[in-house]
This record gives sequence, structure tokens and C-alpha cells, in this order.
Amino acid sequence: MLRRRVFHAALQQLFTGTQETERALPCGLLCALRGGRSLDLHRHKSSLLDVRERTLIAVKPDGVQRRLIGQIIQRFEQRGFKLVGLKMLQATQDVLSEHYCHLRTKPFYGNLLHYMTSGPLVVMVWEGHNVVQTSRTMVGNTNPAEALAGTVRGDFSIHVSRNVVHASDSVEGAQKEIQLWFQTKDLLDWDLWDQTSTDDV
Ligand code: IDP
Ligand code: MG
Repeated sequence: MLRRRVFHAALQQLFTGTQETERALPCGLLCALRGGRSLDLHRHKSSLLDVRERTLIAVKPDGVQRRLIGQIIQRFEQRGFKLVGLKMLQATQDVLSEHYCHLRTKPFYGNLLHYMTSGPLVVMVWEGHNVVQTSRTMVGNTNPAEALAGTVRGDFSIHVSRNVVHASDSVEGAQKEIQLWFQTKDLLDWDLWDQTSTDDV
């Protein structure tokens, strides 16, 4: 009987948190409930924030020519990320010189721009928990000769100058790249039906 009363009081405390119910609960149980409840709220809040992380992924002209668009998209879908923007385009020198401004002084810069303007690209924005870092791991080392099997570059390419795919390398970099390639109106806020399964982790 006493046990049942304590249990009821615990449930009430969990859902309402009144002072009366707090007094009715043994201290240890109250602390456990408080801890659990605040942890859940914290977790829920942080996972909702994390889930908004976005990155820019692009299938480069060699990936498009080799009909790899579908397989690359499939890897990101399969992993659990959400596609919020997608377009196929022929990149201009202007956008590419901004995108690759950190490489302007490199000896391969001219060839890189020539390669990146040699045909259409598929540019995408993917969203999800830790998507920037996870997608870099999925894409693999810049030099495919050093990329692990199982990564996009490790599975589909052999040379650094034809490495099939681009992925932003930091959260800040991703924000800049997304702004460069997309207008805000072209990015969709939509809910995955099964999103709660990742939010609640
Ligand atoms: P990342 O694409 O892995 O982020 P970055 O260093 O940002 O690597 O280089 C951008 C792109 O420039 C590479 O993906 C690759 O296409 C090209 N690149 C980088 N290093 C070389 C090189 O040594 N030779 C030729 N192309 C290169
Ligand atoms: Mg880079």
C-alpha cells in the first residue's frame, strides 16, 4: 500500500512537480526523478538543436558523368540524413573561385576550375545530427589513394583530381557554402515521419 502511494506520488511529481508531491516523496527517489526529468529535457533540447546542422554535398562533374548521382544520394539517405535542398547546374567560374578561394595559390587551381566547369554538378544540402563531420567521414580522404574502402572516394575514385564528390569541412564552412550555392527560399524545412526516432536518442 505504502509502495503504491509512493509510486503514485512519484508519477504525479514527474508530471506536475508540485511542492506537495515533492514533500510526499523520499529524497532519493525525488532526486532520481528530478535528475531523469531534467536530463530528458536537456537531451531533447540539444538533439533538436543538433539536428538542424546542415552541410553542402556536391556530386562533381566526373560523378555525374559516371552516373553516380543515385548511389551518392542513397548513401546519405541510408545513413539517416535529410535532404533539404537539391539542384543540378553548370557552375560558373565566379561561384567556383569563391568556393575554392582557399586554394587560389595552389598549382592545381587552374585545372581544378577547368574540371569543375567541365559539366553539370548536383549540389545538395543535407541536414542532421553531426552531419558535417559524419559526411566528411563518409566521403573519405581528399586523395582517393588514401581514402578507405567504404567511403565514396575510396569506392569510386583513384586520383585526387577526379574525386567525385565535395563535402563541407566545418560547420562554419558549410554555412558559407550553403549561402553561396543556395538561396534561403530553395531550402525546405520539412519533417521526416520517423524523425522522432533520432531526436529521442
Ligand atoms: P576536400 O575536397 O577534401 O575538402 P580540399 O583540400 O578542399 O579537399 O581541395 C578541394 C579539391 O581540390 C579536392 O577535392 C580536389 O578535387 C582538388 N585537389 C586538392 N588537392 C589536389 C591536388 O594535389 N591535385 C589536384 N587536385 C587537388
Ligand atoms: Mg575542402
